[in-house]
Amino acid sequence: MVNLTTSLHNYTFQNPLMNASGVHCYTTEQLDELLASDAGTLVTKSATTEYRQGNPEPRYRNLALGSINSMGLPNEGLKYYLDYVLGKQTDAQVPPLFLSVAGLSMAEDLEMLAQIEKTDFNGLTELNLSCPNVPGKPQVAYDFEATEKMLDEAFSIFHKPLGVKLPPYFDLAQFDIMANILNKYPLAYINTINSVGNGLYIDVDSETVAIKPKGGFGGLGGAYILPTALANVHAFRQRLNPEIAIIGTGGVQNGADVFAHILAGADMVQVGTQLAKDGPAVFTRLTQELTNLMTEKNYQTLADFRGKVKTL
Ligand code: RRO
Repeated sequence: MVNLTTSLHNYTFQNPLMNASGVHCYTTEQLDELLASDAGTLVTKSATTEYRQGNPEPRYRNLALGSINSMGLPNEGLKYYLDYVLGKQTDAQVPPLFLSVAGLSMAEDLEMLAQIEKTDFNGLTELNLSCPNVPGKPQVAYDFEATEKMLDEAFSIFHKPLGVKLPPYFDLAQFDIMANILNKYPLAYINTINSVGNGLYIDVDSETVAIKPKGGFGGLGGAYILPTALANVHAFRQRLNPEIAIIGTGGVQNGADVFAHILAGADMVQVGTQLAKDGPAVFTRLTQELTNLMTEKNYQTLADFRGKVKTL
């Protein structure tokens, strides 16, 4: 018998799968559809203090090997998502939920964390340090000094479970520096990776880019990014304190990809592009494929193989 139960910080989930923030999580209707699906839990769209329309459309495109987006942080504003998670947390049937925030400045991040701190919210808060798509706003997490300052300030005012959403890193020295910074803080988890920022898709027939904002530059998701995601999960698992859990995000198309994320060290696994392509029913297929693979391999629990990828 296979058991997909997983825990992160002091929270337990029936299975490790959930949406990646930004996919199927803008409205209460979409969030309710995730809750009704076979996902283990959900995360809300990264919020700013106020409603944002985001970038002009078309701003998301599915591609044969993944996706490209430059949404520009469209969202309903923090209050909308906070009201949603607060409304659900009294329901014993609902798992602990994740609330994502992404301010356009450190001051805005701190203002949102202070707002959340004042409420009874008892789920997990995710600070998105890696939005690649707001023109003129570089990703915080590519600036190590700014990241450290942000975390210093965040933990001085925020005392609920907090995780950070990170962009992909590409050099082992970057993993060392970032892990040293992250290990200084009582983080509940890191979520790695956000989309691979500022790719450019070109359709040769029409000689045209795929999305309108930023001249076509946008964050890549899907199959393009699976090896980068696995590298980031594994590199951080090798470097972070064991108390800091890891959510693996990027490139999951099937149960074997979920399995690979867990082998690399992920405690939970998020699904973005494939959820955008298939809708919430994707979680039924992925949990079944993961279960089948574990049965074939004679694994009963995720802990049987988590982090145990073999090297040559
Ligand atoms: O809204 C977006 O454009 C966006 C965000 Br905030 C993010 O964190 N990652 C992404 O691929 N798109």
